Amino acid sequence: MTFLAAGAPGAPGPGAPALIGVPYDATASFRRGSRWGPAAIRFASASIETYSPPLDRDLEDVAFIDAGDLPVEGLEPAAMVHTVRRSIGPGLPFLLGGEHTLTLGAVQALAARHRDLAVLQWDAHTDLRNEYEGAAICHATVMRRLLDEGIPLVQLGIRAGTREEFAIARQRSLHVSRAVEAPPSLLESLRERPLYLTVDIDVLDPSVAPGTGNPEPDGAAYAELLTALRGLSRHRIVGMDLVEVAPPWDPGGATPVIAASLVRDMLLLFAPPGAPERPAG
Ligand SMILES: [Mn+2]
Repeated sequence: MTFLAAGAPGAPGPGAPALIGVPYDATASFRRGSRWGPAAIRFASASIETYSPPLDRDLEDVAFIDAGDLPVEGLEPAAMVHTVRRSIGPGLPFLLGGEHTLTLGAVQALAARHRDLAVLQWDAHTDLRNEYEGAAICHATVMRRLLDEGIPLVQLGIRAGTREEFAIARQRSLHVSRAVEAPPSLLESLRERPLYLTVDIDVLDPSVAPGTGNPEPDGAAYAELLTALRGLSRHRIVGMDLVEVAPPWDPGGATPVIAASLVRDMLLLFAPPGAPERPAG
């Protein structure tokens, strides 16, 4: 199956989890290409099984829709963020990037709806600069903007950033670690809280997912990330994204397949329970 086919007539209604593509990479500082992420993930989704053996769940038993891509080409970053913010409907949003900046719009929309929203970030990078090359809204500052809006932040898999960014992370994030798994006590403290999950594909090791703008050595294995996500399967997830998939930098084409597997597994873990409304016949 492809994710896009999930949006066919007869698929679940507007309250279902929604995949939303954000083909945008205008502020990429090193290597562009994540604008082709959503399309590549959809294409790769045709090649993966809908069943996950470790989770023992099947995507064919999960109700979700693919809402297509947002019209963000040519927009300034602030306008892109605004477009993302307005796109967040009643169903669980699952944004596909695209550069990490898009997270700001999704979290702003959900924070207005859910008091006490907290964000869990899996990423090689802190993304805590105050500005980068003169820009306040870009992929290198996105988590700083969330902190500035008073959003509690948990940073996992972090292994790159400036000395100042790490100092800010230690002062202002709820938690920052090189490990991809949050400590059990922290997970317990987040149990009742609405949570937004943002996964930068570069949290994985470049040998696993080389197709990204700013690869960093010594990243996580897929199984480690999946274990970390499984630790949240009983939490209250109200939104999520997978960002920074940049297909042109992976001629072998593995990265979009890995990303599609991750989209499947996150849907299996976090989509609300309930049988899909399958069309008759
Ligand atoms: Mn990153």
